[in-house]
Amino acid sequence: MRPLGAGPGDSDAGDGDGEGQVGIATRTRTSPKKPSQYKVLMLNDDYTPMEFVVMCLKRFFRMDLEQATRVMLHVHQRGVGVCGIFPYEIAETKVNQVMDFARQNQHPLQCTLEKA
Ligand code: TYC
Repeated sequence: MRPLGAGPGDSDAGDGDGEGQVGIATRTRTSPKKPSQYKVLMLNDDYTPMEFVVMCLKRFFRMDLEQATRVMLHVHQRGVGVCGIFPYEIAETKVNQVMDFARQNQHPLQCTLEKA
Protein backbone atom coordinates (compact mmCIF):
# COMPACT_ATOMS: atom_id res chain seq x y z
CA MET A 1 0.00 0.00 0.00
CA ARG A 2 1.25 3.50 -0.81
CA PRO A 3 1.87 5.88 2.08
CA LEU A 4 -0.48 8.84 2.44
CA GLY A 5 0.57 12.19 1.03
CA ALA A 6 1.97 13.51 -2.22
CA GLY A 7 4.36 11.38 -4.13
CA PRO A 8 5.79 11.19 -7.63
CA GLY A 9 2.99 10.96 -10.12
CA ASP A 10 0.39 12.60 -7.91
CA SER A 11 -1.56 15.08 -9.98
CA ASP A 12 -1.18 17.87 -7.41
CA ALA A 13 2.53 17.47 -6.91
CA GLY A 14 3.43 19.26 -10.11
CA ASP A 15 5.79 22.09 -10.95
CA GLY A 16 4.54 24.49 -8.31
CA ASP A 17 2.23 26.57 -10.48
CA GLY A 18 -0.82 25.50 -8.48
CA GLU A 19 -2.31 23.58 -11.32
CA GLY A 20 -3.94 20.33 -10.27
CA GLN A 21 -4.38 21.37 -6.62
CA VAL A 22 -7.08 19.24 -5.11
CA GLY A 23 -8.67 18.63 -1.77
CA ILE A 24 -8.17 22.06 -0.24
CA ALA A 25 -11.56 23.34 0.82
CA THR A 26 -11.91 26.60 2.69
CA ARG A 27 -14.06 26.03 5.75
CA THR A 28 -16.25 28.94 6.59
CA ARG A 29 -17.82 27.01 9.48
CA THR A 30 -15.72 25.19 12.06
CA SER A 31 -18.55 23.24 13.67
CA PRO A 32 -21.96 21.95 12.64
CA LYS A 33 -24.61 24.64 12.35
CA LYS A 34 -25.67 25.64 15.87
CA PRO A 35 -29.36 25.13 16.53
CA SER A 36 -31.47 28.28 16.59
CA GLN A 37 -32.66 29.42 19.97
CA TYR A 38 -36.23 29.86 21.15
CA LYS A 39 -37.67 31.95 24.00
CA VAL A 40 -40.14 30.20 26.25
CA LEU A 41 -42.80 32.78 27.17
CA MET A 42 -45.24 32.65 30.08
CA LEU A 43 -48.55 34.49 29.63
CA ASN A 44 -50.62 36.15 32.30
CA ASP A 45 -54.22 35.24 33.07
CA ASP A 46 -56.65 36.20 35.82
CA TYR A 47 -57.13 32.78 37.42
CA THR A 48 -53.88 30.83 37.83
CA PRO A 49 -52.63 31.30 41.40
CA MET A 50 -49.31 33.14 41.73
CA GLU A 51 -47.94 30.27 43.83
CA PHE A 52 -48.63 27.82 41.03
CA VAL A 53 -46.73 29.94 38.49
CA VAL A 54 -43.81 30.21 40.91
CA MET A 55 -43.90 26.41 41.34
CA CYS A 56 -43.75 25.92 37.54
CA LEU A 57 -40.83 28.29 37.17
CA LYS A 58 -38.91 26.50 39.94
CA ARG A 59 -39.76 23.01 38.71
CA PHE A 60 -39.34 23.34 34.95
CA PHE A 61 -36.89 26.22 34.63
CA ARG A 62 -34.74 25.48 37.68
CA MET A 63 -35.24 28.96 39.15
CA ASP A 64 -34.83 29.64 42.86
CA LEU A 65 -37.73 31.18 44.81
CA GLU A 66 -36.47 34.75 44.38
CA GLN A 67 -35.95 34.49 40.63
CA ALA A 68 -39.24 32.63 40.09
CA THR A 69 -41.14 35.27 42.10
CA ARG A 70 -39.54 38.07 40.09
CA VAL A 71 -40.45 36.47 36.74
CA MET A 72 -44.01 35.66 37.91
CA LEU A 73 -44.58 39.26 39.06
CA HIS A 74 -43.18 40.57 35.77
CA VAL A 75 -45.68 38.39 33.86
CA HIS A 76 -48.49 39.40 36.23
CA GLN A 77 -47.77 43.11 35.67
CA ARG A 78 -46.72 43.15 32.00
CA GLY A 79 -48.76 40.28 30.55
CA VAL A 80 -45.84 38.20 29.26
CA GLY A 81 -42.34 37.25 30.35
CA VAL A 82 -39.37 35.11 29.30
CA CYS A 83 -38.75 31.93 31.29
CA GLY A 84 -35.59 31.03 29.39
CA ILE A 85 -33.97 30.58 25.97
CA PHE A 86 -33.28 27.09 24.62
CA PRO A 87 -32.76 25.07 21.44
CA TYR A 88 -36.12 24.28 19.79
CA GLU A 89 -36.63 20.76 21.15
CA ILE A 90 -35.86 21.73 24.72
CA ALA A 91 -38.07 24.84 24.49
CA GLU A 92 -40.92 22.73 23.10
CA THR A 93 -40.52 20.15 25.87
CA LYS A 94 -40.66 22.83 28.56
CA VAL A 95 -43.80 24.38 27.03
CA ASN A 96 -45.46 20.94 27.02
CA GLN A 97 -44.40 20.24 30.61
CA VAL A 98 -45.87 23.54 31.84
CA MET A 99 -49.08 23.15 29.83
CA ASP A 100 -49.59 19.53 30.95
CA PHE A 101 -48.97 20.41 34.59
CA ALA A 102 -51.35 23.39 34.39
CA ARG A 103 -54.04 21.25 32.73
CA GLN A 104 -53.68 18.51 35.36
CA ASN A 105 -54.27 21.16 38.02
CA GLN A 106 -57.11 22.79 36.07
CA HIS A 107 -55.39 26.14 35.69
CA PRO A 108 -55.62 28.12 32.43
CA LEU A 109 -51.91 29.02 32.47
CA GLN A 110 -50.51 29.44 28.96
CA CYS A 111 -46.92 29.03 27.88
CA THR A 112 -45.58 29.39 24.35
CA LEU A 113 -42.36 29.71 22.38
CA GLU A 114 -40.99 32.30 20.00
CA LYS A 115 -37.80 32.43 17.94
CA ALA A 116 -35.13 34.31 19.93
N1 TYC B 1 -52.50 37.06 37.31
C1 TYC B 1 -52.51 35.90 38.16
C2 TYC B 1 -53.23 36.22 39.47
O1 TYC B 1 -53.44 37.38 39.78
C3 TYC B 1 -51.11 35.42 38.48
C4 TYC B 1 -50.37 34.96 37.27
C5 TYC B 1 -49.03 35.35 37.07
C6 TYC B 1 -50.96 34.11 36.34
C7 TYC B 1 -48.33 34.92 35.97
C8 TYC B 1 -50.25 33.67 35.23
O2 TYC B 1 -48.22 33.62 33.97
C9 TYC B 1 -48.93 34.08 35.05
N2 TYC B 1 -53.56 35.20 40.23
